[in-house]
Amino acid sequence: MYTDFTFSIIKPNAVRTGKTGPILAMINEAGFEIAAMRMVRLTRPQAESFYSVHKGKPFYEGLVEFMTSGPVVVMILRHENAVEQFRKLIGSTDPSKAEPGTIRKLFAVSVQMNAVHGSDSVENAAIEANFFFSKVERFL
Ligand code: IDP
Ligand code: MG
Repeated sequence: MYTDFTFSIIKPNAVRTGKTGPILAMINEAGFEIAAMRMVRLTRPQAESFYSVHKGKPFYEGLVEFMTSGPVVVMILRHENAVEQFRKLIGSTDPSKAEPGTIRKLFAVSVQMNAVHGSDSVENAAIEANFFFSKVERFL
């Protein structure tokens, strides 16, 4: 059993276009265990809070608009070295720079609509997982 975990979101563009299944398949095939998962439509305050580190950046408003535009799938994923391994699996923020075979290379349609979120540090993975899931919702 893995003790390391990361937090991920399948973003609205990917859910809307039926990519939830293919993305989950890639996540499973890469060896991640799904420890918690839920579909949710973010409110504006929730999206603003989740992305508050980007407040003031030119893409912030558009990002909040986008992330509230439809349902997303939020999940906690377990793997050895989960944060780093998952960032490798999803690829660069900008899909034109993402490595072949990564989730973003395959499913992103722009820098903003880049299909998936993955935590950028162990500390943020814990903060983000706690933002969406209570203890009893996690199969750890
Ligand atoms: P990350 O998701 O790869 O960690 P961050 O820099 O944390 O990238 O940005 C958060 C999210 O904001 C990105 O995944 C993307 O959806 C959006 N974003 C980042 N930079 C831009 C940009 O230059 N234009 C439009 N959207 C952006
Ligand atoms: Mg980030």
